[in-house]
Amino acid sequence: MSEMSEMSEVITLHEHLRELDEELATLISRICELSILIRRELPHRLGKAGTVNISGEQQTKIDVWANDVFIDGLLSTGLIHQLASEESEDIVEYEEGTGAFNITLDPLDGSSNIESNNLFGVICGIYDASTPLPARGRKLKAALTILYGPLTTMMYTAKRGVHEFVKGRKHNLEDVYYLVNEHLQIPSPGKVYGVPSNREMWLPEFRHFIALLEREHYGLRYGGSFIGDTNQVLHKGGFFAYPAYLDRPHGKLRLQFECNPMSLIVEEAGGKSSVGMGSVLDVEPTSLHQRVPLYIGNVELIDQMETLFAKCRDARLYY
Ligand code: P6P
Repeated sequence: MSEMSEMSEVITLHEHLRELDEELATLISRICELSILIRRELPHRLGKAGTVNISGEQQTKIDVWANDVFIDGLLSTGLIHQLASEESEDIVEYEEGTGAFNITLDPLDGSSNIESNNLFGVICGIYDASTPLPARGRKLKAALTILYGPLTTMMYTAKRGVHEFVKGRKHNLEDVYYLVNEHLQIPSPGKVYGVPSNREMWLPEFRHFIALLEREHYGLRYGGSFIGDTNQVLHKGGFFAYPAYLDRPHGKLRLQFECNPMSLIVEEAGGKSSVGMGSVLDVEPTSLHQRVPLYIGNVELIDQMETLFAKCRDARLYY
């Protein structure tokens, strides 16, 4: 990440968004304003909510509160027609919504990391209102993430490259996002790989591919947060997967709320996404909360993995 130079030379998010049409710029700005409010409230809303979301996951107090903040804060812009959240079972259809956009939201991806002060953040996908949810990722107009880490950073793409910002101060007053990486490109060759546990339940062809990466001395980086682990790959190059398992062939990550927006960002940064064979963005959705296996990283690594997977399938080595 490039150093943020003196105030006079820096470009704020507001200035950078001038490249976009006004309504999209307004929506992205609003999401960023809400993300700053949520960051400030985090220490005051720790602990479990005692509820479970539609995916059967324990919710934290901040999960529930952040979800409400985003829903109220975004519907009040008048820009939203449909809003779907990982934390809500059904689509919120805004009746008066002549809004121009449909939005998918993971209000706090990796929120189980909060108690150990590890990385987590917000993932948003933005579609034209004419694209009903659930939607194919290829139809995304824009995608953005807010990463809560040592720094609070924001990344967005409107399908003209990926741009990264860091939250700083302006004249010791307000919080502002400043540009630190324009047209971010995933480094190649890469250096890191991130994969979850339970190796004995991985598909054999995936175990074989990871063994190849380890022989190539890729460094293991796994933080239990899709947004944080993908951010590492975007900055260092390499590979991340939440793969298919023998007992969970669809993996864990949700297509609409996690995989589509993050895959668009990775592909716009010169990387590649896959569900094992073909881009995540080409998956025809079957339900709002469906899960898909997720593989992202440098193009050459995803190509190598898909070739290996195809050979194993053709050789029927394991079936
Ligand atoms: P595991 C967070 O809960 C999440 O949905 C993703 O952000 C992350 O990649 C994954 O789950 C971590 O799962 O099984 O390693 O705890």
